[in-house]
Amino acid sequence: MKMESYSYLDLGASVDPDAYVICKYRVTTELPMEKAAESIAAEQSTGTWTGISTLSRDIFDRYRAKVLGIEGDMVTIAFPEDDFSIDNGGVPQILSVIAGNLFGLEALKGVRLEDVAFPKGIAGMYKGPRFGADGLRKLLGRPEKPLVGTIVKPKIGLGPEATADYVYEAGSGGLTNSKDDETLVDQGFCPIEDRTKAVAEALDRLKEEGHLMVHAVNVSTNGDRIVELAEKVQGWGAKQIMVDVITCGFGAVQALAEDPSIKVPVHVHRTMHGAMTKDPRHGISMLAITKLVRMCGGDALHIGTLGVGKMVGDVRGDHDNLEACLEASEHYKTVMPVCSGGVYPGMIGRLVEESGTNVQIQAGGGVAGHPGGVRKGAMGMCQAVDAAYLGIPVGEYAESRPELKAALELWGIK
Ligand code: CAP
Ligand code: MG
Repeated sequence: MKMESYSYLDLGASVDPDAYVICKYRVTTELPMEKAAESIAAEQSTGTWTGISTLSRDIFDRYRAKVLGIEGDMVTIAFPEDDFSIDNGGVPQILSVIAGNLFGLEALKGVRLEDVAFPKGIAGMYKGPRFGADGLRKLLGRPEKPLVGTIVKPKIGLGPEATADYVYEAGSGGLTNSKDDETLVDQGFCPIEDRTKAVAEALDRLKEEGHLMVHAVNVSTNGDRIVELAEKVQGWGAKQIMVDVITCGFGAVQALAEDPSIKVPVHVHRTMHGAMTKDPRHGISMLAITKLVRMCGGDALHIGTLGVGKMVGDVRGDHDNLEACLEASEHYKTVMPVCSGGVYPGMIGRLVEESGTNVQIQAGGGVAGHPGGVRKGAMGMCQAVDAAYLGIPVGEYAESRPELKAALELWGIK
């Protein structure tokens, strides 16, 4: 049988952005770029490694992906909306199209999904955050200044009472947020029920004393149990929950954000993202992950420290993430961008210069490592945030603030 030959190239063509999912890929290959781009478009839509007798012209015309542009190593590919399974499929199916087999194609040395734009028909099917950045601020009565948080450290080992004491001390020092670390869920040394109840009591005590604070309890678990665990945690008094989006999946974020029984904001951690985002030539950008988390309803998301802290990330990429959290959208509320990882008071001035003030700034070591303990560590962080917010050099601000001064003496100013 003679096979018809099909081309996936439409270089220079434009398509209706409301009828296609449009992706940008950075491609590293020894093949001519047109060939490499075509192999992605074919594999991810109507083609495979050879011509096939079952591919009719009609199927090809309707469902094939189109290579719209090649600029250097950046390839733009558009996938027709009809390639996507909206009700049953969701983000898992979207990812298997735009970020699926293509990563394993032998002929390509590297492919990185850099960006994605969704048509209204798909974007509108997702509800986005229920609280978002503004909702979190309202909950905490903090309309303008950055939220300031901590991650209870050590990341494992403290029992429920010690965790609650940490949270109480952190809140007494002025922090608005705290959270479980990503490796803590329900281990024997710190059962989630006991921890949640003890922390809820600590937060109630802070509230009685006039301070509002939330603590995100990590409910990251198997897909068939996550909503149930979140419901229980809420019943035990949690005012916020946390989920690891990469290990649990986008569907888990969406389930937590959309389930009518869950009425608390969802803090989204991104542990393991480095496996996808760290290599500039291969994987998935944090920008694409951020856009999907916003669609799925994350209220707060780790976006990096804009080149300042300990975790991987470049200033430009982290700015893109920040913008994807906060930019105006006709569909979704904004997401609170969380800057975390190796943060300490002496770097907050630089961080806020980069990030602006609509962020949540978090420190684990930068609070628990303070020589005066957690409360003073929290005070040092809050003072550094105030200095940045007011535009006062941190060294000057520390002169009359011993907690900040001690932090600067220990860790310096970046
Ligand atoms: C921060 C942290 C967070 C990282 C994750 C940690 O602690 O708890 O998990 O921020 O990285 O364990 O490293 P420290 P990212 O403040 O003690 O560094 O936010 O980039 O996803
Ligand atoms: Mg952590």
